Amino acid sequence: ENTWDFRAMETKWQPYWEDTKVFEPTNEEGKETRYVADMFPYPSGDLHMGHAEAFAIGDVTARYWKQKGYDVLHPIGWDSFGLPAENAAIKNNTHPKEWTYKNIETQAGSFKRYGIMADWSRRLHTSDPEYYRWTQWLFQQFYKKGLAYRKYSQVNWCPKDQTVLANEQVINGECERCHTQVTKKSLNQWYFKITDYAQELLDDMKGLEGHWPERVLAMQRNWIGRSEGAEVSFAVEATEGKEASTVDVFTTRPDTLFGATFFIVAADADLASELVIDEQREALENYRESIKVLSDIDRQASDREKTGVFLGRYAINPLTGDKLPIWASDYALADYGTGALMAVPAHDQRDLDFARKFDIPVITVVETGEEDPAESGVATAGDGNHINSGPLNGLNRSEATRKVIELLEEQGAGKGKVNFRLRDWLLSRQRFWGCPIPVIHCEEHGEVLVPEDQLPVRLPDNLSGEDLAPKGQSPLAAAEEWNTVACPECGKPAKRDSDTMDTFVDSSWYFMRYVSPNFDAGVFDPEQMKKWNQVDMYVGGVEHAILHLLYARFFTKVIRDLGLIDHSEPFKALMNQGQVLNQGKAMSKSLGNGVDLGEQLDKFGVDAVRTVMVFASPPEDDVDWADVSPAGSQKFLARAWRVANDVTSAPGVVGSEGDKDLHKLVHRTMFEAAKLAETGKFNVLVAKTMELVNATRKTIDSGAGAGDPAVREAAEAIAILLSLYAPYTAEDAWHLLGHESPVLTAGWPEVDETQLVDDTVTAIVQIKGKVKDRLEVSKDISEADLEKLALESETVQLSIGDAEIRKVIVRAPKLVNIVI
Ligand code: ANZ
Repeated sequence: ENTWDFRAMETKWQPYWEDTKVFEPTNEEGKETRYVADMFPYPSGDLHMGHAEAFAIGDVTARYWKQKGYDVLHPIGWDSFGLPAENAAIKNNTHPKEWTYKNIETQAGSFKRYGIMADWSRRLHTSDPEYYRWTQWLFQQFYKKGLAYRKYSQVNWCPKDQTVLANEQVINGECERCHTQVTKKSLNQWYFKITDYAQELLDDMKGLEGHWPERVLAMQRNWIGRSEGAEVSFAVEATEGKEASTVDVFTTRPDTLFGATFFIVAADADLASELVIDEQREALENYRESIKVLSDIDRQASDREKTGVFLGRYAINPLTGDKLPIWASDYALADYGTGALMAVPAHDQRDLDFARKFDIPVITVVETGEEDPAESGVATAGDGNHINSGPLNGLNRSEATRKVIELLEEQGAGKGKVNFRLRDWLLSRQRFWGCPIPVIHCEEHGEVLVPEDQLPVRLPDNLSGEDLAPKGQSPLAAAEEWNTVACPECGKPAKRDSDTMDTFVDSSWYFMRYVSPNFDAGVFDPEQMKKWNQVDMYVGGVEHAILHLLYARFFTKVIRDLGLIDHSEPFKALMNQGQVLNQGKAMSKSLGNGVDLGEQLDKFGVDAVRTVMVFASPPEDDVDWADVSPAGSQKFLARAWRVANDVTSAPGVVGSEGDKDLHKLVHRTMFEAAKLAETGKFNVLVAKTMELVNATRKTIDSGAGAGDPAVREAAEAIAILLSLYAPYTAEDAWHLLGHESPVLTAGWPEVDETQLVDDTVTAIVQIKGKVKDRLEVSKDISEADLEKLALESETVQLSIGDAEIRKVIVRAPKLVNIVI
């Protein structure tokens, strides 16, 4: 046995890790804990290159902390509800669980082979009734707190998948899955009231700064979208057949109120149909029909030609008494602010484009020093003195804002207001393969929660294939036998809610379930939760910067408010790994540049693939598979392994201190590697291992041999370093060195601080300009110490003899000149 044989090692050590349970926490009393989690996979087919990268990276931290002596929880599970399983079931005439659990088994096998330090005893699947029972329980707690509610609303509707889509599932007006043009439909939908937590979600990001990537925080801030401004009430004049009313608007520029020349209502808002006069109703209906296919993003795009319909009514400016014509347009969104806006064409580009198209006056109210918007067609947004603004004249923006809010408040016509872009979370899905919503609808009692002791509401097992095909109502609504139940209040026939939950609900709390996935007396075991607490390091793709991470933060805050946990944030630190590309592009079927992970593992072995993933670039950067060399990694691993193999067969050297330089390098390497692991510079950590392997080989070959004590020390350090990213080679090397327990129990070697002081330099000692001796001294030696050392030197003393020392010139640390 004297070659690095990855196949033999993989066969040998995988069962060993299972038998020794070395990947599980040890639960030793008093041991400090660390919790590392990877964003769990969706079971579509086998693992791919992206998984291979993300999990290799997450494992470095988990394994490092384990070596540092922490008790480490690093669990694994599957996000196993979702549409692809349902589509596969329709196609293959099966139940979605067949596709799902078959794929999970395949992936689990691959993960085990991949050697992830995962606690398999805590494995969970969100589609297991034991899991979704608690998803349903949480939903009910949210409901009781008023944080889950239903409302009718326009939703994005995919006519092909026959399902509601969240805004983010609409890409350029098309369904993200099937690319069908999306339309709108009004449905009674379940929402979570995430907006109640908007301010806190924003505020708590301060504590994440420095621990989460800044761009993720920026994206979340932007998504929450806090705006400060005012709400202003406009009276709407009565006309024939229409009574007077008031309409509120949200504005970030109340200071521009005197420049408002018209009024816009979102065309699809109920408000538009309430206000419109009879003569204009048909025009409005036609207009609404024409904008149905547009996404919110299209509607607000600044370069689109403005369109709209005059509603035949006028709003009264509360400060000037001016009559502003009310129009319906698509550039106002129904669900932002109040769904209406005061239009100030001089200082808002969309308003200006609209005014120019429909010949509405433009009044400049802020002198910014730029060209007059009425002439240039370019709205001005800068600060300056207010003009044409009565009591605001001469004030700058902040003064005018304060003043106008004061005036509005005096009149009862407005007040300062903070608005958020964040919308409540639409969680209803008209699909089968998701967590059923545990509510019963009774004609008499309305929404009634399914009694807790009847949870989980299970998905029916007897639906398959065609039963699941979308037919305008969800498969569960069509399953009469399943959805007809007795009302828990009165016992009369009632209906189960036939929606299932957005799968983002399942993934908003799985990291909490991981602490005790088999606990059946509650959502998690409070003792285990106290022990593991927040996730110390969460690893996953930046594509989850907004939705998943925001939802998980929201759930954590609600669960805290339910009194179940003490912390407010789920993930102390976040690491986003880059993508694996091929030839500079994301791998895709259409480009034909896909790389099959299984083939790479067969050809190069797990360790070489993992090493490449970690070594290719800093974790957050992309890896281009066309630029990396798994064969090069194989060579390195074989070389590293050979060090241990040489040590095993070498007779120990007796009475030698060993190679001092190598000894020093071992300590320096372990010191630096710890820092690199802690700061996420894993690629440099691999490079340090390579340097240490090379130096060790040099010592062995230089004659000292593999029996040198420093070589053994280096070989052990190499095995420990490898255990962070090349688990099989590390385990094999560790056992070759004579150890009988897993390398992950080795512990990080204690670093000898004295080995870290800077290198020595050679100081020259001269007498009358002639070199008499060379001294190895510390770089930082003082002049006095250097002089003393020089005068103590035997050769120097011999040269001086009886002569009198007239002068000693010292230039630390390099030179001593003695004049006699
Ligand atoms: C008058 C005004 C003058 C405005 C001006 C802007 C500039 P943010 O910053 O995103 O919160 N608005 C209000 N409700 C809207 C809706 N439902 N759909 C589309 N736009 C809406 O944007 C707030 C600004 O967007 C508001 O301030 C309003 O236009 C517009 F020189 O009011 B502003």
